[in-house]
Amino acid sequence: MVLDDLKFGVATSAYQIEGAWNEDGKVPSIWDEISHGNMKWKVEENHTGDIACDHYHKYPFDVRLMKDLGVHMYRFSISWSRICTQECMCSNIKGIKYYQSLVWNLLEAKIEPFITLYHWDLPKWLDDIGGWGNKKSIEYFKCYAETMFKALPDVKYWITFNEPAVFISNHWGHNNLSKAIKNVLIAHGEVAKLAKKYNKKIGISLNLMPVIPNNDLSKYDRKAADNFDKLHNKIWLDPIFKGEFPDEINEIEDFGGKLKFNKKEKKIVSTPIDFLGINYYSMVKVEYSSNNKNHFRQVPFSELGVKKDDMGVSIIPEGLYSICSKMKREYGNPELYITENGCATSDVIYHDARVHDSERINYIKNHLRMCKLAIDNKVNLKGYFHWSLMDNFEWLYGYGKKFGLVSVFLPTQSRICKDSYIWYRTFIKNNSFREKVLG
Ligand code: GBH
Repeated sequence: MVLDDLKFGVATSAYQIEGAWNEDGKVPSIWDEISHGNMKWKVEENHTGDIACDHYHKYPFDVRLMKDLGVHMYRFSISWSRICTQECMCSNIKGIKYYQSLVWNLLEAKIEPFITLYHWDLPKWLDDIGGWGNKKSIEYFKCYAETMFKALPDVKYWITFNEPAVFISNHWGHNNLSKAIKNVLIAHGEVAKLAKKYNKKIGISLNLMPVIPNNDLSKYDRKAADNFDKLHNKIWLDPIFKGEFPDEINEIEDFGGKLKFNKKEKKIVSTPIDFLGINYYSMVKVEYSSNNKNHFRQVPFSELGVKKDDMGVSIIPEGLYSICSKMKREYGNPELYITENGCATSDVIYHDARVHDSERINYIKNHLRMCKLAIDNKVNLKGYFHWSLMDNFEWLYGYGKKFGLVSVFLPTQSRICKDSYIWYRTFIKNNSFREKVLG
C-alpha cells in the first residue's frame, strides 16, 4: 500500500519564524513584550523574535524549500497582532495581504495549508485588559477568526488553538486560571460554530501526554496517574468531545474558581470538530504523593534505552500509538492529525557544509512506525506534521534549541538542508509509507 494512508507535512508558528515584529502595521504581542524583557519572564541570552528566520520576507524561498521537500501540507500560524490592531479592529490590510500571498504561494506549490489561529502570541492590547481571563477575548477571537475565514476562502483546514495546556499553565496571556480555561474553550467552540458557516474544517491542537503509574499494582499510583490524565489531557478532551469537565476536577486542583459550564456553554464548547490535532512529544510516569492536592509526583523514565533530546524530553515513540488508540477507544475514533512531533538536537554544521542529524532521522522513523501501528489498528489517523520545517525561536530557550529539518544560519539567514530533510524527502518521494516504515 502507498501514501494514501497518510499525508505528510511540516509545521511552524508565526512568532517563532516570521520576524518583522513591527512592520506593515503590526502591533506588539505578548511575545514581543516577553522577549524585550518587559514582562516577568526571561528568554535565554535575551534572544528575541524581532527578526527570527525573517520568514516574513523570505516566505517565497521557504515555500520552495517545502515544495522541493515534497510535503503535502504545511501547518503555520497567523499573527493576530498583524490583523487586529485594537479592540475588534481586524482590518490591517497589509497583514491580511501577507497571509493571502503566503497561501497563494502554497497553493501554487500544491501544498495544503493548515492554519493555526492562535499559537500563543496574544496581542498586547488584549493582554492589557486581562487577556483570556477577560470574557471579551471570546468576541475578539471570533472577530479575528471571521476576518481570516473571509480573507482566505481557499484554506480548508483551520486550528483554533495550539496547546492551551501550555500557554495557560505558563500564564502567557492571562492571570486567572479558571476564567482563562473556560474562555479559551468557549472561544474554541464559538469559532468551531462559525467555521461551519464558512464551510471550513475545524480542529484544535492539544499536546496530549499519555501517563502511566510507576507501580501498576498500586491503586495509589493508579489514582495519581488518573489525576494527571484529568488535569493535563481530559480537562480539554472532555469539554470538547463530551461538553463537560472531568469529574472531581475541582477537587484535585485549585483553579482559583470553579471549573463548571452551564447548559448553553456545554453546547458551545462541544460543537463537533472535524479533526483533532495531537502534538506528541513525550509521555509521563507518576507516583502517589501526599504532598499536593492532586496527589501525583512525576517520576523520570530510567528504563534502559530511553534517551532524552536536547530539551531533556524523554524520547518514547510508543506514547504516540498509545494516545492515538486512546482517542479511538474513549472518544469515538475522531479524525486525527499529528500536528507536531519532533526533537531538539545539538546540530553542528560540518566542514562539508552539511548537518548530519542522524538522531532526528531515527526519531522520525520510530514515530512513523507508531503511526503505522495506529493505522493498522483502525485509528483514524490522516496526517503527520514534523515540527519543524526549520530551526527557530524556541520560546524561553531562544535559538539555542534546534528542531528543524533545515538549519538557519541567523547572521546571513542562509538555510542548509539537514540530512533529515534529505531523508524525509526521499521517504515521501518513494511513496511507500507502509513498506518504508517496516524496513
Ligand atoms: C510545542 O510545545 C510548541 O507548540 C512549539 O511551538 C514548540 O516549538 C515545540 O513544542 C518544541 O518545544 O521553559 O516554559 O518554555 C510542546 C510542549 C511546552 C515543550 C513548553 C517545551 C518548554 C517550557 N512544550 N516547554 S518553557
